Amino acid sequence: MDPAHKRRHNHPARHLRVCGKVRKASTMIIQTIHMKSVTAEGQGTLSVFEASRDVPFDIKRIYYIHGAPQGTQRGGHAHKALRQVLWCPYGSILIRLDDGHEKSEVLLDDPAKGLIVEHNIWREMIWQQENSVLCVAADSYYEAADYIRDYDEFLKTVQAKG
Ligand code: T46
Repeated sequence: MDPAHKRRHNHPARHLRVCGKVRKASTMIIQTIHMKSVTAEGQGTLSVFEASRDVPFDIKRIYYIHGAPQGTQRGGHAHKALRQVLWCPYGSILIRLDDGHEKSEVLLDDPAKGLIVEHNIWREMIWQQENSVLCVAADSYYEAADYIRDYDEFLKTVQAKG
């Protein structure tokens, strides 16, 4: 098995047993989930996902970003180990992903859509609409040492892994 094929074959997305949608942009695997949503006539919609069932990990931390003007750009880093699910319960946020080999984009503009972001993925988030809210559920507690904030260091890290 060639190293690139082995990397794709062993990618965590391949082991997810749930209703996730996997889009493959040549070698980069983009995994989104569609949350179960229950609409009550005239009373809005409840959307839900469950740790280890609808996302491929347990959840230890939840944070969210709010009050950002349109055009705000955040991120610009990767994580050595952290795995997360991102969703936008209000508004529209473009997520740019880069695995060191190729780049892709996912628009979070549906409160029931979640995006799994694995480790070793460079990410940027761009606010398409003022006051859009970005929610994140992470598999680990906050650890500053898990961040790679230098793009050249990121490229060296992923390229060393093949
Ligand atoms: C990510 C994207 C999607 C904490 O003290 N605890 C926390 O749990 C987090 C996430 C951040 N912070 C502090 C660290 C910085 O002083 O909050 C400040 C802002 O963090 P940062 O500049 O990393 O924020 P973003 O929006 O660029 O990135 C965040 C997450 O940090 C990151 O893990 O993947 O959202």
